[in-house]
Amino acid sequence: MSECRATYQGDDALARLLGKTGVSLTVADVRALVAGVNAAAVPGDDADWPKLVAAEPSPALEAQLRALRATMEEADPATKADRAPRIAALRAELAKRRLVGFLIPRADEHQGEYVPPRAMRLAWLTGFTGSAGLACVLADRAAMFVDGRYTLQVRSQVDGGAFEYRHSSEQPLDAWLVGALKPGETLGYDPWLHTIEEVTRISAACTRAGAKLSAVDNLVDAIWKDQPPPPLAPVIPHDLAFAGEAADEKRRRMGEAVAKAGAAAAVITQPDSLAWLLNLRGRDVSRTPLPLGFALLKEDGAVDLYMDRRKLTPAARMQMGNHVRLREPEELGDGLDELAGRRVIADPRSAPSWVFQRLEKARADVVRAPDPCQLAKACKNPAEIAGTKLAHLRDGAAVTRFLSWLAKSAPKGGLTEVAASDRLESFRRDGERFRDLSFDSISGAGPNGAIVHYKATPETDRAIKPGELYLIDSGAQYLDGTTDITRTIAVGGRPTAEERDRFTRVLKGHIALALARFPAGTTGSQLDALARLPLWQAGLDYDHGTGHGVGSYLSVHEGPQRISKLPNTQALMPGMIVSNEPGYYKTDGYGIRVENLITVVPLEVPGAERPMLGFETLTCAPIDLALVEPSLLTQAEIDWLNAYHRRVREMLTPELDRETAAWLAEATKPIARRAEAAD
Ligand SMILES: [Mn+2]
Repeated sequence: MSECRATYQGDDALARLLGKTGVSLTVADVRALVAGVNAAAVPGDDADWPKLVAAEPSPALEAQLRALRATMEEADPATKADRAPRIAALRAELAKRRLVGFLIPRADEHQGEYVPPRAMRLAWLTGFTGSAGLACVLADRAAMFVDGRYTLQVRSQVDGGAFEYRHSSEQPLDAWLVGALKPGETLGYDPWLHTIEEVTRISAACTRAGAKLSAVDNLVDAIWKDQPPPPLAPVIPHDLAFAGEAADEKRRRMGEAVAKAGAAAAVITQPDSLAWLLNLRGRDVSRTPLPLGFALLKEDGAVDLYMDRRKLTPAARMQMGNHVRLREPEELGDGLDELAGRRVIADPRSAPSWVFQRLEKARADVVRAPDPCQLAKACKNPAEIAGTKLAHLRDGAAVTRFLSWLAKSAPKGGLTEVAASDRLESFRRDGERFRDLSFDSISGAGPNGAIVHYKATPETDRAIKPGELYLIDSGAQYLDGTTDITRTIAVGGRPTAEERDRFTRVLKGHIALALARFPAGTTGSQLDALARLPLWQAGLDYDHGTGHGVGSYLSVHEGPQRISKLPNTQALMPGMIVSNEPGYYKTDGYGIRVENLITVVPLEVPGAERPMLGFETLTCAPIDLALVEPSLLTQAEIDWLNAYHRRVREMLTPELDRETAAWLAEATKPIARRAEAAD
């Protein structure tokens, strides 16, 4: 369909159209709704949002709604210089309320990785746009706390004259507060934006300084005049064919889990738990198909859903049925009060401290534990596994088209990181059931590849030069599955001996994990060393986890399982999807990572004396053989690589054009340990 955009005819014309369609909303209502849509991650061509105004909008009404939306879109064009008045306004607010300072975390009420524009308080105040961080503004000084990923970014985005830069784990907030606060002072925080574990820790630091920590209304909201409203992206049903289990059945099963824990209810504050439980999806934030909201899951499987009703499409309401009671978000406190005297499950690591404070005030018996949906969601059912395999096939075809194109284009020079990841995105957009990327692509050439969470921007965009390594970590959201894949390419095909050695060690670790067999009950932290051992043997390592959980058309990073050095008590269970992504990074030199998604499967091991598990690889795309040093591989590793490539070739060839298929055939040729035996 062509982009034939109408111009907005004005509020009176819209009012007439609304009347003609029999919609009872006023123009002001519609404007508020559209502001919410604009404050979400709803793409311009989204088909669902006009249905929030009228179940079946006429073409004329729909055109006017889309035109109105275009007139209302705007961005925050603030520069570093604009931040000073904002910080001054915050300090005036502090003085008014007799507070010494206020905490501004990056987090929103759901502690999510992606937050809506309304919750981007840290960026609005300081300019910092990273995915984690916190500012503490006191009357006479201020500090920004970011982790190792963002030590460079914070310096480029945040005014060093206004903020001290601190490393969040090496120079943590609590230690800073002990030195910065004076006896008798009060530090304010917004209890919706911090977990109870955080509040306990920060409060202890304040006490050590003789000061106190106090829950207050959000001070940034008080001074942010044009703060966007909460997002209102249309909430749509997640098709049963993809979900594999009806929402009614999930509610019954999870209600039983709540009852079994001896509780009357579980507080659900994580939107991915909510989306999974009710088979709903949304677009309130970018990259993850989430509707933001809260819920109380009762022991009988009934659910109170605290969500703005304006964003529910008729189809979503229909699916929710009679056992999901819709309540306004502001009524959550009442819902918690109704649990007075009862036992209630709430997650100390993700629920807002406000929830705990309210429950304790209501004298509920709070059990500090994850909501039962988190583990249930992590164990994918057969329909979800079948869906993700199809999604990976489409995604693998897109990645292969990209790699084939890259092999031809990059050696000529002139290609940049941003141009390359844009090209990959366009290949993915061609795929059926594509909805969005699953995260911002990491497209890093040469030394940029060594920055683990690098994001190419127009300022950093670098040419992908022949003779360098190029790392591309990317993924997509399809209706039937979420993908995440990293490939490292030797541009021009002539890597150095050191690069081949490092790559092959990373690959050996990847293969060791892919081939692992382990008894049921084994955790990801127990397996983590398998992926590192070949690097350790050469005195090398990498500073990130080996694997994270991945959702089913949900978050690309989900728990509770993970494969990491950090202790983790969650056993790997059949149906869980995790990434397998060892890497190696040479600062100012190059970066290497090989990432496939894998799923936990039961294994039939002859003679096994206990139930055994292993992994099946889901990701389907070639690994650059120019970087493989066969003499470093065992025969079993060679066999794995050849078998993987045979499967990639067989699965993808029918999906590819002839030229790409020919490239893939060459790229996936079997290799042998001794070079002369190849072919
Ligand atoms: Mn990953």
